Amino acid sequence: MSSNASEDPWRIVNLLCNGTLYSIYTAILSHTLTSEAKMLGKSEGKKVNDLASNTKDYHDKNNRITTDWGVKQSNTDDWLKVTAEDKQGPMLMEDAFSREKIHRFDHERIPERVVHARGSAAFGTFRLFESAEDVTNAGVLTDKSRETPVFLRFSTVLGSRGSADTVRDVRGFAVKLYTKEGNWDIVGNNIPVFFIQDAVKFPDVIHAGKPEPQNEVPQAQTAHNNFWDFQYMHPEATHMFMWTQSDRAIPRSYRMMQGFGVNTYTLQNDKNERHFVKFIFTPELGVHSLVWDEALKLAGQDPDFHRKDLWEAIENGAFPKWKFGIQVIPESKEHDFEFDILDATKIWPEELVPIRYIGELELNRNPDEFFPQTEQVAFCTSHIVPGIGFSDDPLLQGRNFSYFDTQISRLGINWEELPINRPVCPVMNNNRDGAMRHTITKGKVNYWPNRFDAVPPAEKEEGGYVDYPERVVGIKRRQRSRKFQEHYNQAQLFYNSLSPIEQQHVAAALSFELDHCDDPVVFDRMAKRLAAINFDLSQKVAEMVGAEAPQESHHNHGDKSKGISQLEYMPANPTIATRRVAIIIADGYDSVAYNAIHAALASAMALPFTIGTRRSPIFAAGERKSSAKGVKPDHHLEGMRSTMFDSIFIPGGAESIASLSKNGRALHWIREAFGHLKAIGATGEAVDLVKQACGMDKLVFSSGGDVVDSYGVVTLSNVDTSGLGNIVKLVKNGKNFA
Ligand code: HDD
Repeated sequence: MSSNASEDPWRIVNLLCNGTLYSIYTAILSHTLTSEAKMLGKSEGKKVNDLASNTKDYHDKNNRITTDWGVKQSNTDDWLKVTAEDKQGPMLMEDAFSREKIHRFDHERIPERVVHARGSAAFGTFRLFESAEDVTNAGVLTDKSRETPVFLRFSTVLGSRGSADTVRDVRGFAVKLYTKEGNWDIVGNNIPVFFIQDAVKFPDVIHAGKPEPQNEVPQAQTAHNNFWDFQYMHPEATHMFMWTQSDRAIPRSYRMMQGFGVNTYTLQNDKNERHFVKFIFTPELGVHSLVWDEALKLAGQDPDFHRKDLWEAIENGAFPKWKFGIQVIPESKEHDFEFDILDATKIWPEELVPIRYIGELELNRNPDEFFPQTEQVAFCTSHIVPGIGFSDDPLLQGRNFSYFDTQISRLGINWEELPINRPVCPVMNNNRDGAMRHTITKGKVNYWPNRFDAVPPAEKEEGGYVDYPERVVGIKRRQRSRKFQEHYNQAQLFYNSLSPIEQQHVAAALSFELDHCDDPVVFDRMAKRLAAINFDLSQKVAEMVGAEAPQESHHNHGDKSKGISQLEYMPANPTIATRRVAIIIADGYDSVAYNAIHAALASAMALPFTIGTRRSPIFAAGERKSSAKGVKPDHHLEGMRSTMFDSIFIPGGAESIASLSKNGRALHWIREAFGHLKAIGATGEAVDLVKQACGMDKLVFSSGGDVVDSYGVVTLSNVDTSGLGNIVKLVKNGKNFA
């Protein structure tokens, strides 16, 4: 955040507590935010300029409605028909205008993606702060002066296009980098491993996870017999399902997830040396999750929660950023590990292969229209640029076939000509024709070589892609190599590395999922599988879901690795920016406390929302309805729920608290936020309201009445800056797992 105000919010709050400068300050702040967003968010990148030739402004005053063939229309509301004074006659098929409108509507839908159907995306920029020229000659990974435009699409995997954002699922993290040498697509996830080792198993794992074939139930859930049947039948999935049962699968925000390329790629340098590589994006905001009850409720209360969150942050100028890292293994060391480095069900533990952070990705511009951009964007793992290559990872090899293929059925063979997909560098070749061809190529030949010597392939020096001359020897057969047979070591490593709270969440998630399986074969077997990871975990889950308790304890190596627990990603300087805080008021509220917290939050670029007992003006203590304007809340208590906010604050005020204490919904807000481990702040009379809502036995109050961080609740009998500071600190920390 570049606002000076955010550097020292407390100095400003001191000034503002008396309320006089408050309105001037918020006006300045909102102006700063808007102009910053305009400057950075609407920056003219190469891809943005490229898209301009296909972009029309619907709101241009000179526009008139026309047919698709350009004829202006005088009436688009009545089908041409034969009528008499008092009689409605038949409609005429001759009305090509109306027919066109209906034809276009009838064909608006295209097939949704077979997986990752629900998603949202944004434009941004990729920059390098350290050259990786020792391992690659890719311009995008060596030229520090470049700003490479990107389009990043986040998604869930299993749900259909209209499903909810907050379901328990893997999240897609697909980045298209429009480099000077062509498009480079990193089609990754927020989890570093995958369910299967060989691409030919993909239809099986997806069929098993998607709704069951007989009744198309359940939507966007893995909590059903077929998913867990598959998991048991495929021991290779064990490591991945442990990640999906952890908090990683219910992120707080797309902005607060890591992104992993998952597969093993290769890098090639000027000396023609080859290295194996994995790509990693780590968010500046840290890795944060919802709690499961919150995720479940949000799926109904606000199915667009993540979509709106991303949009809101970018519109407010709080651009999400990720550090970009590589893990690199020289070709000569390929076989030095006890796992196969080409096996996508394994991580490369950071102790063995450190992450080298060399760049940064920022999202700074929302799309202009969902369909032509977010829906029509199409990624291919096979899209790489010189300096980057594939490995023999059998999952990657199959993906390289599948993505191009699926785009043909979704978008047609000329999908790479669509504005969002076309590269920013020249494209010229003899691929021609096909449905919906846009490009008109002038010239007398469309083959190579030809008598004009037209359009020769590029030499290496001209930037031509040269394949690495890899020596390949072997027996042709359907088999995986030896190290691909071991499946439990890293599942144990994952579980061992979690904090106790994260481990509890895994046990709870498995208990939820298997409770939804009604076939004892499925849950009995799964309890047995858990014993291969952790015996205590298997006992806990078996008891909860009524499965046979496993008898056999497996050896646990006890190893841990860093970078697995998401609690490790708390940034050194956590920020409150973009955190949504609800300030609850009723008539008679304490305006000093309200103004102070509102200003404190806004100055640190959090998003304060005033929630009233109604959306028409609410009047502070001492204000007279006849003369004062009051505060117009953003929402009323029944229109929103606590789940949609990171934290809540309740200013005191005798009259206001008397009315809120009789309001069941207000008590529910506070109680629910407390249960979801959110920071709660209260001043003056509101302290008693929090006690009433949360239960005295849980909260510990000091004799003076002020409490600092008891289960994430801060209460203040008087408004002071250090007290407010404690509230803001708690909001910054995210969930209060105490
Ligand atoms: Fe995939 C989409 C990520 C394995 C076949 N995949 C898709 C998307 C992401 C991933 C993020 C959405 C892209 C977008 O936003 O448009 N997929 C992964 C990861 C995998 C993986 C990280 C494991 C390393 N996928 C995988 C395999 C296959 C596919 C093994 C097939 C053999 N994936 C597809 C697909 C999709 C797709 C069917 C559907 C829509 C699309 O490609 O464009 O081709």
